[in-house]
Amino acid sequence: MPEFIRLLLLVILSLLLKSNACAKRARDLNLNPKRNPNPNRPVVAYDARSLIINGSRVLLFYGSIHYPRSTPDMWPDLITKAKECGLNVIQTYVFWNIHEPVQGKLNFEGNYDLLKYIKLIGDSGLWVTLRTGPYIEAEWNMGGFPYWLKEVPNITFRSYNEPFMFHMKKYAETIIKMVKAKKLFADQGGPIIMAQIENEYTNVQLAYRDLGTKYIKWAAEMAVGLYNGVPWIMCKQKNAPPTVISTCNGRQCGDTFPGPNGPDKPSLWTENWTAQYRVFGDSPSQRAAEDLAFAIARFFVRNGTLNNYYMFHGGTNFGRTSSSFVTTRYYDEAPLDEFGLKRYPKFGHLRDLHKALRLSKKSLLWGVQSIQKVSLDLEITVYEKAGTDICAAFMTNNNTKLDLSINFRGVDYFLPAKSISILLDCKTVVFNMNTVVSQHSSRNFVLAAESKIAKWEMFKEVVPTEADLEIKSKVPRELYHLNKDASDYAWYSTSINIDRRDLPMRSDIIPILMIASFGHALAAFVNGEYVGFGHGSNVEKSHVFKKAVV
Ligand SMILES: *[C@@H]1O[C@H](CO)[C@@H](O)[C@H](O)[C@H]1NC(C)=O
Ligand SMILES: *[C@@H]1O[C@H](CO)[C@@H](O)[C@H](O)[C@H]1NC(C)=O
Ligand SMILES: *[C@@H]1O[C@H](CO)[C@@H](O)[C@H](O)[C@H]1NC(C)=O
Ligand SMILES: *[C@@H]1O[C@H](CO)[C@@H](O)[C@H](O)[C@H]1NC(C)=O
Ligand SMILES: CC(=O)N[C@H]1CO[C@H](CO)[C@@H](O)[C@@H]1O
Repeated sequence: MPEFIRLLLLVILSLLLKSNACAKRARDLNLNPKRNPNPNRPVVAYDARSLIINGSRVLLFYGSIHYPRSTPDMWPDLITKAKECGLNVIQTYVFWNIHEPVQGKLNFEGNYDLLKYIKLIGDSGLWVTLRTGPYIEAEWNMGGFPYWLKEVPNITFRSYNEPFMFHMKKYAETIIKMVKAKKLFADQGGPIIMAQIENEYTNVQLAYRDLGTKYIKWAAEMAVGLYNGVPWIMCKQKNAPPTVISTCNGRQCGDTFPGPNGPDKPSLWTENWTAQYRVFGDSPSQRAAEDLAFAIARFFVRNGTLNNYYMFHGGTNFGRTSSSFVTTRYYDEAPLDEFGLKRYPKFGHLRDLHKALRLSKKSLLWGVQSIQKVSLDLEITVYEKAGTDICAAFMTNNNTKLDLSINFRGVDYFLPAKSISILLDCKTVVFNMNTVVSQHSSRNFVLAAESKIAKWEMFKEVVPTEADLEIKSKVPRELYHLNKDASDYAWYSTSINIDRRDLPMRSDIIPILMIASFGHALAAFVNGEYVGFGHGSNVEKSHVFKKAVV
């Protein structure tokens, strides 16, 4: 394509995006007072095409931001930036173990102020999806289960098990009641449009056999029984009960999602990883803005109407809240980095994508889909409403290497490799996934000359000797029970007495201390003197320590 046409397209794109953005956003957020809800109509409903809020179909752009991974001071800024990127919903888990660290003692203060967080989001004109868990995974300590739950007699987590179901229900009830009392559900006038029970249960369901099937059915019924004013979803849940909507989690839901659990339910993508969380020792994980944009557009091309960025802002795993080996910096590569700074071009490119999709909203939500496979790599999907000028086309070039051109309704269009172009009115290209118009940014760290706020404390851990240890046991003890989740560490200590006669007789051969350890780390001493340290990794915990003893 000649350069000037390319430039022209970019100019048109920017103009279209700018002029329409504000009006469209107000409409998308459904702030139009003329559409007063009919008292007999549910505020949040859905059909096979999309969610329907206050009687209007909606395209939903979600971002996950977890309140305990930032501070209340940061929340307003994070929410404002999410809105600026064109999101209309914030999704968060509810973290049981921070709210009830000790059975019956609830904590909703500071970073844990769930209700304040939901209210702030609502006040900014955004909606909320509440993922109640109680098991949340989320690279969070014990997936959100508090330690005391483990001590409940005869409990089996996430199964059709009376003690577990009793506590799960009690907790879910507590959360739902609190939220309800503050009128935060959409049908009460609040911002919560959807709730989730359980989390990616399909991953483990087989292991529970029949009890798993019974449990998931019970969980759905229990949730809907607690509150039925908004829809409940289950993510990554094959055979989800009909009372809830099953949704997709993954990277390529446009191609991997087999569809929701019923013809009356919309296609929703509740986790689309913006990068990957990291564990200590991992190399940086990146996901290009172009690739992310491609996958999202692909989902909308294939009937999707809701996408969630997991994470939009990852934030920080404070204290001991992260699961084992996960770094304190969580999804730093997300559109907002750990500190809440915009990460360009990801932030800008996705903002442009959301605008382009919004411009095609009428076609996407009211048009009829037709797919034309042009060649192995080229595909055109049109959403059109007969008898009107409502029309949007999505042209896909699935070839990762070749730029191709495509003829659509008599006009030739240039399609860069692995990209989707969005044609507004089926004529004007308003967006191409591979053409990043947004600015770029880079982040530098500069050592502060002097910090006024940082008060560092240093600890030197004393490695106890066997004699100091209170608990004696011939076999290693299970750590979680032993520490009651108050620490991640325990020292196991053992000693071996070696007689001089057990050592090599020749003075030119140095004895070697060799320890095959199943544990994560070890410190070795000879005659009371420290000789060395060895450790495994998150993947392979066992390791062999070898050291010549001189
Ligand atoms: C736990 O299970 C055992 C064996 O089924 C039973 O004897 C015991 O009463 C149960 N304990 C509680 C507290 O339910
Ligand atoms: C539905 O419309 C009413 C009246 O305009 C509004 O107060 C309410 O916030 C809307 N609900 C949602 C979930 O947007
Ligand atoms: C999209 O939905 C329509 C109407 O239900 C259906 O005919 C079509 O097969 C769906 N397309 C895809 C790609 O799933
Ligand atoms: C695009 O290619 C990938 C793998 O190369 C394949 O999995 C996917 O189904 C293709 N999509 C289309 C729309 O052809
Ligand atoms: C469901 C799905 O697409 N899962 C993928 C998520 O991303 C990881 C890491 O890239 C893949 O290994 C999974 O297959």
